[in-house]
Amino acid sequence: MIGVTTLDEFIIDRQDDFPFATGDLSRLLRDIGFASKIVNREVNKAGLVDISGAAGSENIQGEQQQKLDVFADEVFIKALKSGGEVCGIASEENDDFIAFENESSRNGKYVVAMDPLDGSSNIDVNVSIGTIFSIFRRKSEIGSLATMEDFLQPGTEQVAGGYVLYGSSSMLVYTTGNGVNGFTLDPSIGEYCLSHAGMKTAENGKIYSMNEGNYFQSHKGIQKYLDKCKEDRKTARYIGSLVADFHRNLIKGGVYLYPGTTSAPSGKLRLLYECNPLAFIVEQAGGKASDGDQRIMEIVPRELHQRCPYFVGSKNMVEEIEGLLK
Ligand code: AHM
Ligand code: MG
Repeated sequence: MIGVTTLDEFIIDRQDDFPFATGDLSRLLRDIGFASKIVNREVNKAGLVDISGAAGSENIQGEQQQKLDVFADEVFIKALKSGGEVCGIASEENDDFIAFENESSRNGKYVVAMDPLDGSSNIDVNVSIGTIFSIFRRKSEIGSLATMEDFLQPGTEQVAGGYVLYGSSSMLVYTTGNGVNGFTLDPSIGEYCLSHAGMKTAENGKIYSMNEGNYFQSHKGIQKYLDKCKEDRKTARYIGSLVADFHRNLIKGGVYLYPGTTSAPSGKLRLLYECNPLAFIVEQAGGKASDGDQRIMEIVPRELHQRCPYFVGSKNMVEEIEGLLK
């Protein structure tokens, strides 16, 4: 309207990318965008809540400050339940998936797997954190309750994947398989505005990101790769917030590594709601995501919280790691 495209306008415009679409996916993406603004608001005042708490003011119920990751989980669950497009959600915060029992949700066509607030160890120290989400068409019959089968689908079946980065400015980045687009939240109008259209990542990057405290616990191939990064004077950058590390590398070119270690052979990151959505995005941007041997999106999950080694980012860098792990 005034030279700015908001997320909602963009989603409506793009609905034509899906022939026969009814608009449910568009509404679902808007629900996620809306819920993320509420989370963003709380993230922004996280430090202030502590200050007013320390001053002994206000909270007459004597309520304890809710942990932000639990708060985010509840916000997304509420938003998705009331939206009616989703029949169930699997979240990092809950052992089992939640099947929504209300009638409109049972008729929902989609399920969502998400990490409502990733990088939670960074919340207390004012460092960027994120939300990661993955959307699948359900396998179970419409009208019934969501089943485990709905969630245990390989990443290649995702209809959308994305993340929200709560950083120096907040951004929502997503793909539905037609490229990657990023939106920056303008707090003055409360809207996500298209700021990064058609995002692409470099085939070769300069940055490598890994918790190198795990060096001696890692495969010899990983040690070799890290040594080589140093010989080649590559740039080491590691925030410890997957979304923030991923986002920086996507824009600047680089690779993020969370390999298996001797004590945790499958690494740390979860396939369904951490690895898969970012793999979808990186591939759409021209990059690659692998567990060292297999394309992440082709792994058929066996359980909700399954972990896998993760190498994601610039294509040539991921391939070099795969070569060293053989
Ligand atoms: P979380 O889901 O408990 O927050 O853990 C995931 C986070 C990622 O954001 C980050 O990349 C990784 O854990 C950091 O792990 P480490 O502290 O082992 O480097
Ligand atoms: Mg997480």
